[in-house]
Amino acid sequence: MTDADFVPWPDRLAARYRARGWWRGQTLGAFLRELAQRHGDRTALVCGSRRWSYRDLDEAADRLAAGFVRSGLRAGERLVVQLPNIAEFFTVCFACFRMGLIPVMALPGHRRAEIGAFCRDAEAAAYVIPDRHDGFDYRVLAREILAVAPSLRQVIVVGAAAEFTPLDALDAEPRTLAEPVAGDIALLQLSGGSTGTPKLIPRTHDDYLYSVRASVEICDFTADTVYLAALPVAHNFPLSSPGTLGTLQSGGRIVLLRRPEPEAACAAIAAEAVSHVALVPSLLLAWLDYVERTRPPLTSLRLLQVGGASLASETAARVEPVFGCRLQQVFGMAEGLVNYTRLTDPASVVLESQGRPISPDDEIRIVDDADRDVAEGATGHLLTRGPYTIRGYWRAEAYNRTAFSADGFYRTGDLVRRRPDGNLQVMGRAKDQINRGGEKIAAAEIEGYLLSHPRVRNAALVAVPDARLGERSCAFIELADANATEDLSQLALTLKLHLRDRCGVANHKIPDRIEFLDRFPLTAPGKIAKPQLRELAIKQTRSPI
Ligand code: OOB
Repeated sequence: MTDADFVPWPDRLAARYRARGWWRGQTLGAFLRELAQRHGDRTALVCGSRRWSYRDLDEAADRLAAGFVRSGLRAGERLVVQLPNIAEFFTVCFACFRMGLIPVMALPGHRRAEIGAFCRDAEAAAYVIPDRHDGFDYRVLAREILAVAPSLRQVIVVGAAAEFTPLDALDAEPRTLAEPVAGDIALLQLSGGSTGTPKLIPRTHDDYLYSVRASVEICDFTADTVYLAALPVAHNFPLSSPGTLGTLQSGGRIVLLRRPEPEAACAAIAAEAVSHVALVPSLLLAWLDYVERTRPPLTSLRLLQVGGASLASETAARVEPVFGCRLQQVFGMAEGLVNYTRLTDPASVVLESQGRPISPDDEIRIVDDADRDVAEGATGHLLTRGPYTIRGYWRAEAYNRTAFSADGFYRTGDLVRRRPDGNLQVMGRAKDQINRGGEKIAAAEIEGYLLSHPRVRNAALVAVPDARLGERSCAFIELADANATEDLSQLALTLKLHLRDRCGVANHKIPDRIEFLDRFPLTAPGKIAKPQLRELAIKQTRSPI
C-alpha cells in the first residue's frame, strides 16, 4: 500500500478519536480471537443445516489464513470476494483480516463490468466465488474476468471448482502470522457512485470496529440477539450496522438466508427464534404483504431495521402492527456515516425521520450550492466527517478533490434537513444516481455503456418513481441515425442485450425502460435537462418495454 491508496485522518483528529476511545487499536482478526475466547462454544453462524461456533469460526479463519499464505497471497494484497450469504463469506473475510489481505466486498449480482472494474482498480490478486448461486454459474464469469484482469493469480471456488482452486484445498495447519495494524485498511467497500467508474471505499480496522461497537450499543444487540441476514452480507448495512459483525460482537447468533423471499424468511424466523432483521424498503413491502396475508408466527422478532432507501411514513406505520416488533430507520452509507432512530424515540421520530448519527464526533453540515450553512431546518446538501467516515476513496486523487471538501468533509450527495428534535430527514438527492430498491446505479456509468453502442448518439438515465422499488430507471436515447420505419421496441431490446452481453453489466443496472427522443431538452448552458426527462418519463403512460 502507498500513501496514494488511502487518505488518512489528520493526526490531530486521529489522536482525538483514540483518546476518546473510539479507535482501540484492535484489528478485525483480533476481534474474532477475543470473541472466540469469550463465547467459544456458542453458535455464531447458522448456514442451512450447518452450525458454526465462535471457536469453529476462529479456527477456520486461522487455517484459511495459513492456506492463503501458502498459496502465495501476501499482506496488503487485495482479494475480491463475491459470495452469497453462506458461512464461507465469514471464514474468507476473517482469514483476510488475520493476515492483512484486503477483501473487496462485491455483491452476488455483479457481473463482468463491475467485477472486472473492481479487480483492475484494486489490482486484485485473487477472486473468490461460489460455483453456482441463484441459477448463475460464477465459474463462467471468472473465466471472463481472468481475460480482463491481468493482476489475478487465483480464482477460489466454494464448491465444485472446475479448473480453479477449491476453497477446501486452501486448508492448512495454522501458523503464526504477522498481524496487520488497526490503522491499516481492513476492507474495501463499494460506493453507490455517481461517476462513470465505481469507486472503492477503504475502511480501516479501527474505524469499522468503532462503527460496529457503537451501533451495537444504540441498537441494543446482546448475547440473546438472533440476527437474520436477509440482505447480501457484504453490504455495509447487514455487515456492520450493527449487522452480522455487531451480532458477533454481542455474542449472538447469525442466521444466514440465501434469498430474501418472505416465505423462507418467515420460516427461518420461526425455526431459529430470530429477534433482529434488516431490510430495504422494497423488501419490507413484500414482507408486509406476505405477513398480513398469511399471519406466520413471528413472536420472537424484536427489532426490524429499515434503510438503504427512502421509507414512506405510511409503510413505516404498518411495521409495528403487522410484525409486532419495533421499527428502526437507518440512513447510512458505505463511506461511513450511519444515522439511526433510537429505540426509545417516540413514534413521530421513528416513522418520519431517518435518525441521527452514531457518534458525538460525527460532524454534520447542511449547506447550499456554495457550501454555506443553510438556515436551521432548511434543506441542503449533507456534508460529514468523523471517526468512521473515509477521507478519500481508494486511489482516486483527482476525484477526491470534488467528492470531499478542502477540510475533509465527505459530500454525501444527499439532500437533508434537520428537524428541531435533531433528527435528519432525507429530502432527496443531488447526485446523479438511481436508488432502485436500495441498489444504487450511477447514471453516468450506464450512459457510458449505452454510448458505446454505434446507434446511440446521446443517452440519459433518469429515476422514475415506482410503488414497489421506490425508483426504477428509464434511459432516454437519441439515435445517431433515426430510421422512421424502425421497430423501436426491438431496438430497445437490442440495447438491453448490448448492456448485458457486450458490456457485462449487472442485471439490476439494465434500464427498466428505454425511450427514444429526436432531440433531448437542454438547459441554458447546454446540458441535458434531466428534470424535464424525468417529467416526460412519468407522463408517458405506455407500459414498460
Ligand atoms: C447504504 O449504503 P450505500 O452506500 O449502499 O448507499 C448510501 C446512500 C445514501 O447516501 C443515501 O443516498 C441512500 O443510500 N440511503 C437512504 C437511506 N439509507 C441510505 N436514503 C433515504 N433513506 C435512507 N434511510 O444504503 C447503507 C449503509 C449502511 C446502513 C444503511 C444503509
